[in-house]
Amino acid sequence: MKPLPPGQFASKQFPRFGWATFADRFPRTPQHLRLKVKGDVLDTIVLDETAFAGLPRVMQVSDFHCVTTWTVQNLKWSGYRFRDVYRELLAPLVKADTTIKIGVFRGQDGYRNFMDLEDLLAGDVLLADQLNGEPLDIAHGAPMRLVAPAHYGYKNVKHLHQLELWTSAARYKSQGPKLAQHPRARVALEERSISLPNWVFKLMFKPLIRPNAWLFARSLRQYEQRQQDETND
Ligand SMILES: Nc1nc2c(c(=O)[nH]1)N[C@H]1C(S)=C(S)[C@@H](COP(=O)(O)O)O[C@H]1N2
Ligand SMILES: [Mo]
Repeated sequence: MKPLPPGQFASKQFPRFGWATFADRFPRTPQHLRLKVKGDVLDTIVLDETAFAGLPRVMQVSDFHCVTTWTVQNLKWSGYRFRDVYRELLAPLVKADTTIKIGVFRGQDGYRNFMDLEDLLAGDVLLADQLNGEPLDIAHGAPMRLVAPAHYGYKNVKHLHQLELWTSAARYKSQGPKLAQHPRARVALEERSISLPNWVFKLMFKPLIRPNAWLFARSLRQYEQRQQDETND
């Protein structure tokens, strides 16, 4: 088993998690895989099952690290390498003599984050649609999510519906608590936050793990109950 990165502890559970404001937000069409890719220097394209089916499906076992210090080990993801998606399907659409610097990922729940293209092209970055042999569920990102194991959980956007390719990161406005944002968020380097020292960050966020996981779990139960009620009506 891989050693844990600095400041992380092993969690047996894989909680549904995120910033509390997203606990009650859910994807509109979790069964429907449709990723729109656009940007100032490329033609818009919509990637659906058929587009992805032309690429090699890969399986990857990796650990998942939330910035609040929990890590789940040995998650078995399946999906497509971002690198393959980019090289095969997207790079040919980018105008000549322009350079893509970042990818901005948007989830169906309104969540967003970005990553440097260079980091996205690493071999272990996936657009995953399966976890442990099953299609992704609502908790973990249906219909498709970003999996970037070398970067903190907050970069691993769930419920993907749009990807924007930008030529500069300068205009990107971060979302949510500015405290918990780092442009690269590399786990090995403990890039948790740009504004807080790591020890302060950990002191502040560790006590919130359990109540936050509980909040996310309760919201999911309520959502499932509403879905159930609708089908019964
Ligand atoms: N769409 C979306 N993606 C998201 C989040 C979210 O709230 N919405 N939370 C992020 C955070 S902070 C973490 S730690 C992981 C949690 O992934 P999980 O819910 O599968 O454990 O998702 C990340 N991606
Ligand atoms: Mo997180």
